[in-house]
Amino acid sequence: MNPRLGNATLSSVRGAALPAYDRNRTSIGLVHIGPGAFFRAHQASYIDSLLQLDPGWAISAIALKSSGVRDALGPQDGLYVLNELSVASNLRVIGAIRELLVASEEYPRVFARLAAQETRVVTMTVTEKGYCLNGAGILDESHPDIVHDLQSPRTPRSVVGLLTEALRLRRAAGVSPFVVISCDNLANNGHALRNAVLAFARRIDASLAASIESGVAFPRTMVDSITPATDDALRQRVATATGVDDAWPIQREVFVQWVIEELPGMNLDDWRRVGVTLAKDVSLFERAKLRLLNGAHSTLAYVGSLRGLETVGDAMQDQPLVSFVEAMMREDIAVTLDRDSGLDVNGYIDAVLDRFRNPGIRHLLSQIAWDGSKKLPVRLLGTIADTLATGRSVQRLAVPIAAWMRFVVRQSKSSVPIVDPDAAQLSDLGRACNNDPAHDVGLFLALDKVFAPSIAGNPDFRHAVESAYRKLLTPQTAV
Ligand code: CS2
Repeated sequence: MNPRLGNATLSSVRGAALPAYDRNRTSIGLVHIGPGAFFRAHQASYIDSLLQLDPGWAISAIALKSSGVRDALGPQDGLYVLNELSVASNLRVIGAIRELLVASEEYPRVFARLAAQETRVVTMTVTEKGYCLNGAGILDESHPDIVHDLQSPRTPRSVVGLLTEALRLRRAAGVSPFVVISCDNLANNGHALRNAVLAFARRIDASLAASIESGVAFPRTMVDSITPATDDALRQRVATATGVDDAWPIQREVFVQWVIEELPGMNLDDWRRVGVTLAKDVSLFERAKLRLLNGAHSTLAYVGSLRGLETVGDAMQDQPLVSFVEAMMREDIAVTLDRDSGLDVNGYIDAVLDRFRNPGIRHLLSQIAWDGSKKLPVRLLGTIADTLATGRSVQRLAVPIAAWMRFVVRQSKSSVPIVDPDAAQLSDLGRACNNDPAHDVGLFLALDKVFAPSIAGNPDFRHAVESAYRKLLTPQTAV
C-alpha cells in the first residue's frame, strides 16, 4: 500500500511531471461544472499549463449532484495523475483544481463562487443530455429538472438553472458576467446553451434575460481528445510508477485540441500560449470533428459490438469494418463539409484513423455506445439530413443507425442495462421488436426525440435503414 497522493506527498511522487508552479500562490478564476474524466483529461490539463503563466486561473470544480469526484479527489487536495497514452506512457500530476463542490449539497458556497468577481470564466462538460434540450435542440420545458428549476430557481438541479441563477446574482451585485464555455460534443454548443439559458431566464425575469442576451458571451467550441474510462489497470500503473495511490487517475491520448470561438470582450488571449486555438469561426472544426471522428466512433461502437468486438483497437483490426467506415468518412461524410474551407479533409481522416489505431489505448466500444439517443442526432443524423437534401444515397449512412437499433434490441434482451437518458423507453421498445425490419425500424423511427419528422418520414431513409437492419441480423456479413 502506498501513501495517498496529496499536498503532503506531492514532493515524493516519482516518475511523473509535477505542477511547475506554486499551487499555494494560485487563486480561483475559473469554475468548471461537471468535473468528469473528459474535463480532467482535457480542459484541466490546459489550465494546468496556463497556471505557469498566470496563477489567477485555478479551478473550482462543481458537480451538480454527484459527490463521486469530490469524495475521491478531496482527500488528495484536488490532485490527480494524468496518463498520456502513447507507446511510451507519460505521467503528469495535475494541480489545477483547488476546490471541489457539489451544488445540491452546498448551494451557498457554490453561488458565492459563481458570483465572485474573480470568477471570469465558467466552463462545462455535462454531456449531451445535461443540456435538457428536446429533439429540435431547444430547451425542453417538460424535462423534470427544468420543471423543478422553474419552480425553485434558487436551488437548481440543471446547468441551465445554475447558470441563470449565478448570472442573476452577479447582476444584482453589480458584478460583470462571466464567459460561459460549453465543452460538450453538441452541434453549435455555445448557441444551444445560450438559447436554453435565455428561454429559461425569460420564464423567470424578462429583464434578466435581456441582460444575458446583450451581455454574456457563450462561445462555441470544439474539444477533442480520446479519453478511455479509468480502470484498475490504470490505477495500478499509476501506483507502481509514482509510489503514491490516486483514487481516480485519468488517461487520454497525447493528441488534444481545444478551439474556442473568439467573441468580443472575452480577454482569453493568454490561453493561446498553452495551445488553445481562438478562432472567429469554429463551425468547420466542429463539423469535421463531430461528423468524422464522433460519427465514425459511434459506427465502430455499434457495428463493432454487434460483431462481437470489445475495443476500438479490435474494431480497427476488422478489415471489412474498417473499409466500410473509411468509405463512409471519405465518400459520404466528407462531402457534407465545406470544400472551400481550406481543411485538408483526407489528411484529417487519415489522422483520425491513426488515432483510433493507437496501440497504447484500450477504449471500450461500450463506453462510446452510451447515450446513443443523444449522440446519433449530433454525430450522424445531421449528415444524413444534408445527404437526403442533395438527393445522394444514404445507404451507407443508414448502417450505423440500424446498428444502434440492433444494439438496443440486443441489450434490452440481455442482463446488461442500456445506458441512456431514455433507457427505460428504449428497453421497452427493444423488447417489443421481433426482428422484422419494417416493424422494428418503424418503432424506432417513431422516437421523435431522436428522429426529426423530416428524416423519419423520408422513404429513402426508411428503406435504407430497413435494408441495413436486415443485413445486421447476421452482423458478420453485414459490412
Ligand atoms: C466518444 C468521444 O465516447 C464517445 O462517444 O466518441 O468521447 C470521443 O472519444 C471524444 O469526443 C474525442 O474527442
